[in-house]
Amino acid sequence: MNNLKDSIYANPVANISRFQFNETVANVFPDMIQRSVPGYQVIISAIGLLAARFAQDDTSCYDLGCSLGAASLSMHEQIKAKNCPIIAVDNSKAMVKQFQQHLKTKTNIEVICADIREIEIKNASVVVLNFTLQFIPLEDRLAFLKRIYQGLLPNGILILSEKLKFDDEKQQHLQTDMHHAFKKSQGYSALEISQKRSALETVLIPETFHQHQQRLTQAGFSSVEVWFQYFNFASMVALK
Ligand code: GEK
Repeated sequence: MNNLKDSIYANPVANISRFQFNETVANVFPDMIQRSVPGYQVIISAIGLLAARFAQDDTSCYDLGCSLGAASLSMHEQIKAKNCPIIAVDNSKAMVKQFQQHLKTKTNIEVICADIREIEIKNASVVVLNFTLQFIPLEDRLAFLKRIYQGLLPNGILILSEKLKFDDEKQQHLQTDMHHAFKKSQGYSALEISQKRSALETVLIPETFHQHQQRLTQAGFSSVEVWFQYFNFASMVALK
């Protein structure tokens, strides 16, 4: 796996274009996500533990928006269930190519280049959306989550990690400031933080925990809770 340092936004850019998951991003992705998402590594480890608890024999686990496959690899390490393939999906060719190159012998992980709104989800015991739903247009989110719910078996789990926003203005301000303080502590400059923010502005659409909880309930999930939060980044579990 690549361990190149992310310096994509280190120099001033005249016209910042919309953020894309292209080859430049894929090349530095492990460094970028670890230094941008507070608690990322904790969440990745816990996805493995949660998957091990919920994965059933003769079912499938899905990692939707897998990028370079950190969540898939964590599940692969922890799951003891038999005949339980991991289906990892991303629509970025660069991400999928690099993940496939890295995999080599781990044959129970299947990597597919596709739009996660279009793939069939069936016989699933575990579905992971680790910081992916936030990139799906708002109007598509409910139908997509309904399909995940329908593809999950009884007692299945959806692990949903997202950047959150807050209804309360003071909280929104505080949590955003703290996220920027986190990024600064990870070595990003004020210029890098502000240029990346502009690039993501119309691409990553965060919602409140309440909005997620309501939509997941509407999609059919019986219970939704946050199991981890670090400033404005949270991971939720939704149970069928
Ligand atoms: C991790 N889960 O390291 N169809 C398929 N993939 C998509 C779509 C879509 N419609 N939209 C976005 N993606 C990973 C991190 S990153 C999060 C996930 C981040 C993909 C996109 O190509 C990218 O690889 C991923 O979702 C989001 O645990 O960069 O903040």
